[in-house]
Amino acid sequence: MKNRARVLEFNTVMKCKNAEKLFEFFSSHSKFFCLLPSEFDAKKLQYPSLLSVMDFSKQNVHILCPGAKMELLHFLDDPGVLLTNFDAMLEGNNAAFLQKCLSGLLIQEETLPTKCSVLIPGMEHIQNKDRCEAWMIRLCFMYMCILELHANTDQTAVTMSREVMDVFTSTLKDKQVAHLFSEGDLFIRCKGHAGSSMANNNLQEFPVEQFDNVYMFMTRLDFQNNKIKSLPPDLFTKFKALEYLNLSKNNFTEVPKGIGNLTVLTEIDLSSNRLKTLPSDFENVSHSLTSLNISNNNMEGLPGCIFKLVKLEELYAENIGVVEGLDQLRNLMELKVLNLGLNLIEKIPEELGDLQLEYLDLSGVPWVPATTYQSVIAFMKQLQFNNVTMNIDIAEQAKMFKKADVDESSTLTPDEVQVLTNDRLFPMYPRFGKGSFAFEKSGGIPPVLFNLKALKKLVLRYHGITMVPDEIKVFTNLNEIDLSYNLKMVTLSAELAALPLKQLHLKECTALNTPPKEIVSRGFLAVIGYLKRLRLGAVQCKRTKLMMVGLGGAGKTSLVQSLMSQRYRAYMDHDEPITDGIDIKTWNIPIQETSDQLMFSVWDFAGQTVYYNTHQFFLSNRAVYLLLWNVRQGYEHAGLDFWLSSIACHAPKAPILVVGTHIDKVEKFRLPEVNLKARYPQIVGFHYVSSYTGIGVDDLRQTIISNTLQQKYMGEKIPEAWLTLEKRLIAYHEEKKVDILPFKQLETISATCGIFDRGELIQAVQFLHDLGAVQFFDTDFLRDMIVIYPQWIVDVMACLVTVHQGAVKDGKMLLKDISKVWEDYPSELHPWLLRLTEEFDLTCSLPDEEASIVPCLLPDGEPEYDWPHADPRKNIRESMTVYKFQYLPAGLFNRAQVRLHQYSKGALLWKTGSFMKKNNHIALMIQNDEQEVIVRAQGFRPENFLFIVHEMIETLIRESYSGVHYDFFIPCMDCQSRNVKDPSMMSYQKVKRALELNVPFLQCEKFFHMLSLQEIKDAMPSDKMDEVDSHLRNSVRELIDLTTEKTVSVFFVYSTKDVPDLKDAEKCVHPGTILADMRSQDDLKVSYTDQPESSDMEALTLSIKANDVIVFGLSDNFANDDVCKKLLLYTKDVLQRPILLLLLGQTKNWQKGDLNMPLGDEVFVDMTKIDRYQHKIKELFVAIKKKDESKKKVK
Ligand SMILES: Nc1nc2c(ncn2[C@@H]2O[C@H](COP(=O)(O)OP(=O)(O)OP(=O)(O)O)[C@@H](O)[C@H]2O)c(=O)[nH]1
Ligand SMILES: [Mg+2]
Repeated sequence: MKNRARVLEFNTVMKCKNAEKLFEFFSSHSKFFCLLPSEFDAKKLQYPSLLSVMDFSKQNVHILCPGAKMELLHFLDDPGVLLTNFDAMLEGNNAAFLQKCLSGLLIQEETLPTKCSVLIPGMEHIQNKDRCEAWMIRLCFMYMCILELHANTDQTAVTMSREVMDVFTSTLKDKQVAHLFSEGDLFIRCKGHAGSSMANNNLQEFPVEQFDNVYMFMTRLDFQNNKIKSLPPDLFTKFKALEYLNLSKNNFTEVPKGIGNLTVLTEIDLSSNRLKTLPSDFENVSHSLTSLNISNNNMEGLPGCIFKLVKLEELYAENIGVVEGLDQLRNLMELKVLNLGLNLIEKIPEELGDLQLEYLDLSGVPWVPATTYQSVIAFMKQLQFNNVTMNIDIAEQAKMFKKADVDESSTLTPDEVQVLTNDRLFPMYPRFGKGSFAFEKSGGIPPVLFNLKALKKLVLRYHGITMVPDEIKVFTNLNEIDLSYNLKMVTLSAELAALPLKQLHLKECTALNTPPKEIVSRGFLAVIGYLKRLRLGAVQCKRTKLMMVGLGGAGKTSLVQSLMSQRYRAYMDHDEPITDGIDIKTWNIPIQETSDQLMFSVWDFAGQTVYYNTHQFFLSNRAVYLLLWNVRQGYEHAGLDFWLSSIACHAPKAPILVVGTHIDKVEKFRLPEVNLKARYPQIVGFHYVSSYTGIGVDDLRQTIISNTLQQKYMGEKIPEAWLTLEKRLIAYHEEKKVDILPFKQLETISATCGIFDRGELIQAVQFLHDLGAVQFFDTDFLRDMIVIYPQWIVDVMACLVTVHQGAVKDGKMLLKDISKVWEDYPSELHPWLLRLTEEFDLTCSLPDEEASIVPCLLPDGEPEYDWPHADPRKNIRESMTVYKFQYLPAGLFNRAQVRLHQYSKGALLWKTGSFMKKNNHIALMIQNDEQEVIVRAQGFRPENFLFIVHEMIETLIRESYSGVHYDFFIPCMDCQSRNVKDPSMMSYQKVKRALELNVPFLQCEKFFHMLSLQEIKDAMPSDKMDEVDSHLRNSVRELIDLTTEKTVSVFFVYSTKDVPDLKDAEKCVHPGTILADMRSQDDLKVSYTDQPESSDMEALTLSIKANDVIVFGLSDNFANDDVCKKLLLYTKDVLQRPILLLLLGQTKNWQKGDLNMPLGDEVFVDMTKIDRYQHKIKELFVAIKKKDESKKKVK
């Protein structure tokens, strides 16, 4: 290696002060060259003379590969090109070119590949690479001399060459300059370097051959995400210069020995392969390796050699299986990053706390995501994603699936998966928070972790951590903490807010109550804001709403009195007055053995059905429900289903107690408890009481208390300031007798409680709203006011929908009567009140009248209206959709009526139906006694109407009736096209399932028509589908039906812009009339589009191609639209389809434009004069026939 010293002498170029200028020159060349004699025997090379390199005809220019690092500049595997071939260049600037050629030799330590003979013939026998290098250096001297000789011809080159020589002889030190060279692009690379990064390439084998002569120059290899099955055995003995090696996401099972040869290897990624272990000599790389990734390999534990890699800074060993012996990690004192997530770890040793970790992932064994699994295979696939769960044998996995599949549908629903998680996968493995990891004081987090004070990121997913303790504050550098999938986690310490956190992950921490889930759902900033507020003072909040519901006279008011009175017995000396609206009381109960109090807001709802619409708005999850029924009257008449389904819709997570009353009056009564409980799983108990004698009341009271205390939100920590605000508002109400406040005033009051931030104030009032303490609606108009006495809003509603005769007649309220409705309220509030009722869909203002509709007060009887027979010949079709509900929640239908009102002028409304008109269409929406809503539409395009209704219903359900179960049905398309009177109806749920299972066809149930799934899908309303496109597809389908007949198929393209306004109806021909008349012809089959501007071009082209004649409705509107114009010319010139032009509208200005010329030879039928219509339409029919025939002739 002595010769290396000489090489280094060359390298002084890189180390000198003047080097900058020199490199400036060099780096302007993105390619590096080198000269070598073209023919040379070993002897001449050994003692090169000046003469031997003088002759340019015998010099080869070689290109050099800069490699990944400039220090390893090396020859390509190529004999080079004779210098004389560069004549032109030589003539111009010999010296500069030579300099360029020398650059290669000047800036590297090693240049020669193993087989020098490739470069210089005659060197075959020279095996000793070191000697070759020595010769190269001598050669270089010679070339330098030549350079000096040639320098005279060029001034720049002279100075440069002088400098080069200066540099050459100086001995200044400065490394780190090679990077200057790496900036130029267009490097020419050797085969090895060109292929050193082959990620995602489907490689089956490690491509050894491409590194044949250059492996000693390779510093980085990236072969991640290929399919390499095995690694070459000499991998580590050859690539000695490797610093970075990425072999992740391949399929190999073994790593070869010899890694100790890689003296500069710092980073190796072996993740996602099939390794069971690492070779025994892997520890030999301990002098250099700083980063190791063996994640996602099913290992037989953590390989022992890892604990010897003392330089290791990053160790990724996620999802490798069972992990033991972690105490040995203490050897790795440099370790900063440690990922042992998703493994089965039984013990976290104390030694872990000695490390200086900045990143730690100790996530537990994951469970499968709670989604639908269509088959046991899909389920197993998911299970095998993790190496630990993979070790459950197949039979056991299948058993697991079967057991979880309670309804034996061979499909696991998300709910079933959830149960499986809780019952099997959670308990099966060790997790923080249970068993030997109980650590109750720290909520399950192993206390040793709190020694890791340098942590910046901590990941603890999939555990049973119950809380984040205050100790978390030791992590003063923590930027990110991931606690997702800790199903049992109830509270987060407010101390989290004091950390420099940037991210806090709480996915699926369903038990969390501090912060409340409403806050969590608003995201990181809301959570931190909340915790910050808690740090300033927090109170445990044990409050909820107790909702008393049931028919009028069921005994709600009496039971409230009974529950609240110490004797558990209502005063029965006088009859209870009928409750009007909702009565709200506060009920405080001391909790036994603690100093705490349980606080209920008791909401006593009026039982009269007229209120049912209003009651819906007040049902929420943060409540306990008592559903009362009078046992004397029997459960059948108690409206239990009504209330149960309402609660299931609006508050699907709240507990319900079903309470029979009046048991002092009868001895025998009956209730199908099992059946009810099965249908409404949220029922937590059945009770029987008498408010008169007090029997059963005590028992009920205890059940209410114990059930309430079990609610997740019980005991959550609430910022003290929020409750202070509540108290101030109550005091304000009592003092000033004010029920409703402008938001501005609220801000003033909240400031006195220390809440200054508007965002936090909104959070606070939303929380108080959930508690039932205030009513706040965060919508544009309504958020200006806040109701601080909830009773008030109930009264407002009650005024409108009161049992007593009011100002609303037949469901209609005139605007001038609004002051009658709310006579007790200040008139300036009236608009706000009206808006409030609109927000709840309780009213709807009429567009053309100074009045509003109150649907729940609409007349019961059906008015008269005209519903003609559909006549497809006159282009009047009928279609329908049927919605079947398991239980149709009260108010949904009426709210739908209100929302649809805007689509209809002069609609007829009654309690169970609406008759609507729009754009020459009529529609009917009816609610029947079988929990169904039937929508029929008739006209030109009835589907459009149906889609509008559908979207509205879906939106309404999504917004306000999320717990409702329903399906909808559309008629079989074949039944419809055959005009079957009572068509077979197709269920959406069925279609959805067919889609999931990739079934190509479905059969209609009545006539067994075969329908392709695609066409059914097209006919089904769906928010994702472009309405227009689906219609086009329908048109195409219609056409395909027709191809067998000998009729002429016509595609009519016109723009809806040419549909005349009402005022012009007498002056202009309606394209719809033309369409209808064409369709009335037996020998024409007409499909159409009226929105060519916005249709999908592909579908349009399809239709145009599929038809015999294309009729364009040409008008000024049409010609002014670029898309339409292009479509017309495209049809004529490119598709070369027979076209006919129908002139629409009243003017023909387009003839002055650029369309007139290209259309000069086409047939026009002028429809611009309405009085000539009868004549012209016949002309059109003849023209179509002619066109069709001439087309056939051409064929
Ligand atoms: N004997 C007997 N009478 C009862 C019982 N509970 C209620 N009552 C009587 O039944 C009548 C109706 O009771 P309320 O408590 O007013 O019924 P409600 O459910 O509040 O009725 P609305 O407010 O109209 O919805 C009253 O006359 C009560 O005194 C009971 O358990 N036993
Ligand atoms: Mg009452």
